[in-house]
Amino acid sequence: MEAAAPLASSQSRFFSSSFSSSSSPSSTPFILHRNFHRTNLKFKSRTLSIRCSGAADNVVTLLDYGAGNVRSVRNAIRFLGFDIKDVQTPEDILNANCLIFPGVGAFAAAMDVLNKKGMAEALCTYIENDRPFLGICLGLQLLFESSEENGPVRGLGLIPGVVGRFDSTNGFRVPHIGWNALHTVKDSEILDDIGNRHVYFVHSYRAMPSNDNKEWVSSTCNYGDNFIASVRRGNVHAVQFHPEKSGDVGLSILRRFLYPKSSTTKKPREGRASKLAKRVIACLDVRTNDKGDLVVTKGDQYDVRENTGENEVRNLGKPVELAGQYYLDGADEVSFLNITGFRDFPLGDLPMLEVLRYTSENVFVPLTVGGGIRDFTDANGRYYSSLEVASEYFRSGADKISIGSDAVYAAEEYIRTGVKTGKTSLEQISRVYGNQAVVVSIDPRRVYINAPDDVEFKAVRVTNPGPNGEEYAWYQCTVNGGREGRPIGAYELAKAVEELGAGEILLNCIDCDGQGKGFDIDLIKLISDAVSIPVIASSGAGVVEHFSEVFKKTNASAALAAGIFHRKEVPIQSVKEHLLETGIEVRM
Ligand code: 1PR
Repeated sequence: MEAAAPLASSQSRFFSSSFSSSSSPSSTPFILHRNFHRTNLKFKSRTLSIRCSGAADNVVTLLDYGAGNVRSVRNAIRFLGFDIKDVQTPEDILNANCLIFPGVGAFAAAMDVLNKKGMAEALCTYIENDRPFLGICLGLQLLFESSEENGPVRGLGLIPGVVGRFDSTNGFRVPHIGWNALHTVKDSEILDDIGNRHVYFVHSYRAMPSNDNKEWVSSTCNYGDNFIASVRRGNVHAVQFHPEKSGDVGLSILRRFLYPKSSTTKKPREGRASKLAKRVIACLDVRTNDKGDLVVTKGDQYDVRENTGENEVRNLGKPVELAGQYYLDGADEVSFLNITGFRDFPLGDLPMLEVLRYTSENVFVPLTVGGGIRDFTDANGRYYSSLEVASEYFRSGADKISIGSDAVYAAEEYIRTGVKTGKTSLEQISRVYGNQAVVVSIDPRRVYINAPDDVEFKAVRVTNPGPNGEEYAWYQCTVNGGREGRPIGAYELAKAVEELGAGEILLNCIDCDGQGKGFDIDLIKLISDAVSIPVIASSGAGVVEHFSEVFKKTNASAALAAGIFHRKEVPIQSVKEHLLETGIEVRM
């Protein structure tokens, strides 16, 4: 864990963040490519009255327009010793000493808010004046002229170029989710510490380097093509990846931005990042035990009760502590599954929201939460939409939400009618938060058959024949924690939810869960070949070789395990070292 830099050093930034831009080698005057309508000019006069409040100020101004999880950015800023002032008005932008803009959600919606609130103009003024700025993800994209996302939609027009969608036809999965390598093309100072290590990306759109914007580009990343990973000009920085989710590497980037004078020497760390890494994910199945405590539990084929007389819920630890430990151990992501969410109302389950809040204070890798995301009417007749439930999870610190049962019903209906209603939880949440924020968790059970035509669902020839010598199987989807089988196969479900807006699939297998005998390679190959979104292989990991097997034999983007990590049988670092030894790139 990184320690916070001394506060004293932060003060120097504010002494030095004067109006002048001459101190920086790359602070030549901005060439403006702004092309949106300047309908709101009332802030122009303020250009000359920008204030530097000086040394007393260890405050970061945060531009959060309320469209997603900005809690992680807040937590990272606080972790590094700064307080946060939220932008309420355009004047707050103009008066900022140090502005962070963690853009979330869709491009058009963000521009709409910025234009309506007069903040687009203020942002341009602030940036033109070379004030300390860090844009993150959409906060980078909005600086460009326009985006193709639901568009074309005009951006702030400060950097030449159009933001376009990744091309998934060349075999690269979209969204681009995970830890990838940077190629630094010019000194950006804030990237000086990261050396050859991975940073975390999650996006479907990207800006491309060109002759017109080369003065801005400080690093690129390769994912099918070379796209812009970061820009820098004078005191203005923006990154496509998420430093607040990039572990200690990401914190060092934020620290360099917040404390520029305190880190004058380059200290690149060792690393061998060259491409998108395979992810290793720790999963915590969480539920309330019979005493009413929220515990991490783990089932055998989804049965989480001990085989003792008491038959109590297996208790493997405390969720916040375990998640924090897995972060320190090198987990690339942490997932919480509220496994009784299907029957309890998750917003009534305040401890789960608390778990997320506390975890996100110290865990700077992506957090996913699932369980109970659906429309709900409480005992008082108050209706909550699944979007409200998801929003509460995002506000509490989740980066992605995972939908199980409700996605099965949505897919069944979609396959039956062929109509996308736009009203399912999956469609609504992905429309508002982007499909990269929506995971569908599939809980299939293997059903052996003699011939592929025996069922209407996609079947595969299995590696190990069934108990009666059956050579084929289909994978029946279940709901309510595996309790109810549904008339839909995992293959059909995966294809349907991809069309409905899922950004990723968490692929469990009830037969393999907790068995430690390896992942169901037949199933994972079937699904990861069928969709073009990332697939997380889950259920059955017992030894490190199971991880290399799943990555070598299937197109899974990530592998998730629970029991072996909870029981401390296999450390996360051992998994990663083994993967590296077998030639599979991982984040170290
Ligand atoms: O249906 O939207 O409420 O979501 C419920 C969520 O809870 C789903 O994601 C579902 O997978 C999960 N869930 C429900 N019941 C259980 C259970 O175990 N009784 N857990 C459950 C699913 C499977 C994995 C597990 C891997 C790896 N657990 O999460 O972590 O199988 O385990 P292993 O490495 O020990 O083999 P909704």
